[in-house]
Amino acid sequence: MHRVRSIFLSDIHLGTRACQAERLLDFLRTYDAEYVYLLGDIVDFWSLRRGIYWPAPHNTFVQKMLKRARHEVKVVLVPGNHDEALREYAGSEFGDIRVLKEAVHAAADGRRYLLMHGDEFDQVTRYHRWVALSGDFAYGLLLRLNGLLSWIRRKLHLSGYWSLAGYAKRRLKGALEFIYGFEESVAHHVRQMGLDGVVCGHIHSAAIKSIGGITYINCGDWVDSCTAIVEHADGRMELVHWRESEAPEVELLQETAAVESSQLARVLPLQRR
Ligand SMILES: [Mn+2]
Repeated sequence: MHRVRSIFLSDIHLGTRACQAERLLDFLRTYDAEYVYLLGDIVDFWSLRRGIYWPAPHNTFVQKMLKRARHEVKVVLVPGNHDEALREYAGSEFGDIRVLKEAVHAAADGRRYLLMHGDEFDQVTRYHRWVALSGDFAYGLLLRLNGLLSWIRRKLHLSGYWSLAGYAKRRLKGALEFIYGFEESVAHHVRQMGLDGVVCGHIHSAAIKSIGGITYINCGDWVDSCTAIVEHADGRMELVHWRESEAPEVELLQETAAVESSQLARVLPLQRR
């Protein structure tokens, strides 16, 4: 168990098939913190409106958060656009989870970060809600296609994870300009507030970078990239890619298997995801 000062998560999208709740639970079994910030799009009400999808791991995540909040962990939920219904509850508490429209986190090194989801800086969702909704549908479709693709890759024994949604996002120049525009306007806002940095989500593009003296941090998501931000005891911020953390496990398995190669044949197909 890694004990860190804070954990920042966003864009989990519980209630969708694309949500990687099992991986997230695995991450939470490894990381424990004093503060847990849930920065929006945690539950996807847009998707739940189209049909209820709520498997056990999604429930386990909610239970886990409530339990941690009961046991001295400060859990704060900042709603996003997919869970905007919760914005009405800003200022109140669910169990021991505090709901806030936005917040400021003072890191261990004294730096002050604005905490928000960030959709208000997305020119598309702000002014063209129908575009955002159809874009959301296309993104969901892309993620589902991605699941099919990784299944085919597994069948063909191609190693590693290849993300179609990630590939599409990287390739589309428009998407890159969109991300750049978002990051710039968020940084501009934070500079005007006189804060040192920001931790947000929404665009599903994890980052820790300096933009004109402002520390811009984005948590990424748990539908595709499986990323989180952690703050260490000294205030240092780190971006954790949860897929990468699986690598040592596989190496260890292959070492063991080198001794008993007959076991390798039985175990290896199960380990491929
Ligand atoms: Mn969002």
